[in-house]
Amino acid sequence: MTLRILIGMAAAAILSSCGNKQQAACEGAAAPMKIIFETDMGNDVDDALAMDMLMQYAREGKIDLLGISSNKRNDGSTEYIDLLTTWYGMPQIPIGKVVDGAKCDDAVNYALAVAQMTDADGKPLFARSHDNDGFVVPSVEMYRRILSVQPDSSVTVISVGFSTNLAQLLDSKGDDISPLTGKELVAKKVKELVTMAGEFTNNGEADSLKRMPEYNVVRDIAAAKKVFAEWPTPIVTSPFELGIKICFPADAVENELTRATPHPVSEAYKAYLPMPYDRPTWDLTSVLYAVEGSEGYFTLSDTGDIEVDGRGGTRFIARSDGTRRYLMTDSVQDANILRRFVEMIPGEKK
Ligand SMILES: [Ca+2]
Repeated sequence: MTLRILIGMAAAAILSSCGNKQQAACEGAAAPMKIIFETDMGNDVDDALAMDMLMQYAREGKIDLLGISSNKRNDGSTEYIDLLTTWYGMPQIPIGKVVDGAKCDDAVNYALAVAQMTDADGKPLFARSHDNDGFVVPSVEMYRRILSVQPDSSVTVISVGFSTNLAQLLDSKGDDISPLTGKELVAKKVKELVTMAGEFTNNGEADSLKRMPEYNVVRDIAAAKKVFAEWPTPIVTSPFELGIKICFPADAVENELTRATPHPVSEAYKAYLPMPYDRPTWDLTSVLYAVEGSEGYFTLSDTGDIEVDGRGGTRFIARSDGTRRYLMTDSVQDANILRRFVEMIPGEKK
């Protein structure tokens, strides 16, 4: 193979890896996107799969993962985040944890199960970098410290759990970290919020009982209501009806790689439900859109407002100068998305 062909292949690979959001970066200085990940790690296993994608984007230099925040107060959540960042060699990423978070009744807590796994000698199966339960700071403090030092309009927040921390951030007052209120900090530093939240299948129905409350909204309705009403940047959400159409296949986590060496994402998947099972890809779709953009994967709704009612139902109201949108897909896009997920997950440790 000639050098010219090799160079051509490399250039093609770089171009093909650029979604529309990444195009400008690829053509210019290729600056990585700045991301903060907000997760209820430990509830559904899609959070672990979504974080696995972020670890790989970070390793490839596509993103700068500024921090990871857990809005699940139960044990195991920040421990699992700690062991996964450690597994991928990125223990320096700050980890925040919710204060006064919503209660979750765990039937299964895969995060805690994986954090407590041991090897044949009784030692922890997966190394960790932090003592105690793995977190460094309360989430609101983590957000304020990160945002206060970032360039204006530079940070994308991906939120795939409850809105508790984001609502608390909006309510935070100026302090010794920054004189700005939380809402002012977000308005100045955040470019976009991408969430997995809401359900719009029966959006046209006036009766709110026909709009199914989605889990991330219903666990902290007041917080979701505040964020969709008051968050001062554009929001794009991947709704319930999208991720449930695209199911991650069980056999993707039980491959030659994971059989040879325990992988924390595969172990989480196997601990969550009896194998084999396929699982909807709710949180993964938010990560994919946030980092790679919509081209080939998603169709965006019109702009508008998103209202949250008293029981957690969500409704989209189109408005030409609105700043909220939601994602939709057709069957071709669904196939493209699934192909990308299976290609990426679980990531190989290097
Ligand atoms: Ca989640």
